[in-house]
Amino acid sequence: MVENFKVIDEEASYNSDDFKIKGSEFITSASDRSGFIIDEKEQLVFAGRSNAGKSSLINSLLNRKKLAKTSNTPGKTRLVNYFLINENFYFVDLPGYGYASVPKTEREKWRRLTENFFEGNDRLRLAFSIVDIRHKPTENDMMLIDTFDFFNIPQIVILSKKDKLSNNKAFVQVKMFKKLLADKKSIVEIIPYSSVKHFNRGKVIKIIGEYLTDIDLEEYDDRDQ
Ligand SMILES: Nc1nc2c(ncn2[C@@H]2O[C@H](COP(=O)(O)OP(=O)(O)O)[C@@H](O)[C@H]2O)c(=O)[nH]1
Ligand SMILES: [Mg+2]
Repeated sequence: MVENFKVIDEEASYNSDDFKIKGSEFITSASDRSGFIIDEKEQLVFAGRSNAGKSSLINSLLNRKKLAKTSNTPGKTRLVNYFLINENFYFVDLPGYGYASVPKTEREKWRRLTENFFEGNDRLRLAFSIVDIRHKPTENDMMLIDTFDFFNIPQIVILSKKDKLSNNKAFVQVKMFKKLLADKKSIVEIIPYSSVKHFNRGKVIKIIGEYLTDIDLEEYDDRDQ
């Protein structure tokens, strides 16, 4: 039976329940490929339409109030931002895209920047596509999800701002998204999230632990946390 199968080699596996976010710091911003960080550390990437709740999600996961800037002014951030987590791996905050008023040339710039980012990036372990739970995914949301699909990057679709809907309405929306995205092979899970209430934070952190392979096990043996 599949459920009973366990990897015996303790060195090669670890219990991702023990994985914790212990610290985070902003490292740098890049405006084009010349600024991308290329080192040995693993990367997790966050992307979504401006105002989808990307910065809020990052802050919620990291338990930081303002590390990633949140704002009501959409489309202001055009940079790729790197945050170093646990001195061990990066959260990469991709610029927002596809706001209604963004001209075609801007969108083209976004496409080029992100394609440059994905191409040949062998340290990328997992992507988060952030989509507002209240609305049907836009053409741009679908473009993002398809981009990760195209590059075979495992992705979590975060349905953000869950607290803005009743449980019943949220349930209906989750079902709609699951049906609509059923054929996207790169999607690992579709998860409703609230950055205000930290709803599903534990679940997402656990998945992050599962997708990182370079975690130092000793780090998480600390008894003082
Ligand atoms: N109620 C609620 N508001 C949220 C949530 N996430 C983001 N917001 C709000 O949505 C707006 C855009 O969020 P932000 O994180 O800046 O979006 P970004 O442009 O994708 O980085 C801000 O006013 C946030 O306070 C959430 O989970 N619940
Ligand atoms: Mg933001």
